Amino acid sequence: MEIGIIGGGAVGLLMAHYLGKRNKVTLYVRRSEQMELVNELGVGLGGTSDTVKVEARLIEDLSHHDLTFVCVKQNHLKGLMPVLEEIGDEETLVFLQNGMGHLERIRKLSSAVMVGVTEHGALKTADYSVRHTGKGVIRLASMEKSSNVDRLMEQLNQDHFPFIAERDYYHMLAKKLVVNAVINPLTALFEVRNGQLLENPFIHDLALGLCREACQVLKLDFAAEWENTERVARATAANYSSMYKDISACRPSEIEAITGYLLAETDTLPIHSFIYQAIKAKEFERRKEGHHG
Ligand code: KPL
Repeated sequence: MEIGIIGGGAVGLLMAHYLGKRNKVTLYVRRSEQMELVNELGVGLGGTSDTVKVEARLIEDLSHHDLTFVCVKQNHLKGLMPVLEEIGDEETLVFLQNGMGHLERIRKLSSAVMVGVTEHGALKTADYSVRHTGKGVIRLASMEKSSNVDRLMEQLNQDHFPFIAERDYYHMLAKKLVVNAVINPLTALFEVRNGQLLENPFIHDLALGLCREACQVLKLDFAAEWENTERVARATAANYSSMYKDISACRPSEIEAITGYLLAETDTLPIHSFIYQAIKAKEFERRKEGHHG
């Protein structure tokens, strides 16, 4: 299969590495330095000598593939829309973003739009290398009623990189949103790894409160979602969340797409409102420090 992967971050590199073992993969990136490095060195799995040859191109040169994964963060999706609109409405596009605010926009792009969530831990160690820090799965669901998700699963699935088909895309994204709305801001705020959320009794209490409020908005069962959040925190215990990494690196975080999405749904979420303000304040301070140092 010919697969396009848009985004040269940790998730894009991880997918390019594994899917490139069995398919013809083209990785689309923003910077020409990264393009040149990937074309020269392939995409390596950090800490191993396992490298896969992958073709890299710049995002503005996006062309047709059997399937294209969009692995950029929500913050970069808006800027990508003109390129995606040009690619045509028959392209199979799979969006792997945290949050849910993008659904209406992406649905209009093609008659074959899918969404996915990744439960892998991944750390970008260089422009051409990614460390697989937590083995998980990628769940995919179609936004259309009639779709070929099952056939696609057979083609994508591999032992060390499994895919699971989900029937209800909204439910799948809502469950992931709860996990992200609990783990990401708390780990970023208190500068801890995902596993410490369960070990520190004070952070643990905040996590419970955030989970309860998120479940109220999204109409999910609290006990089931808390169990799921604990499972993810345990499976990725040694990792730093993407929000922790973004804020530490003075990059804009996904707080708007995650907590901001919940707050836009209702104005009665006191713990999320507080955490949102605290993350905004932290981002502001980090960026000020970044500019000066
Ligand atoms: O998706 C994640 C993220 O960091 O964005 C989790 C599941 C919290 C893993 O770190």
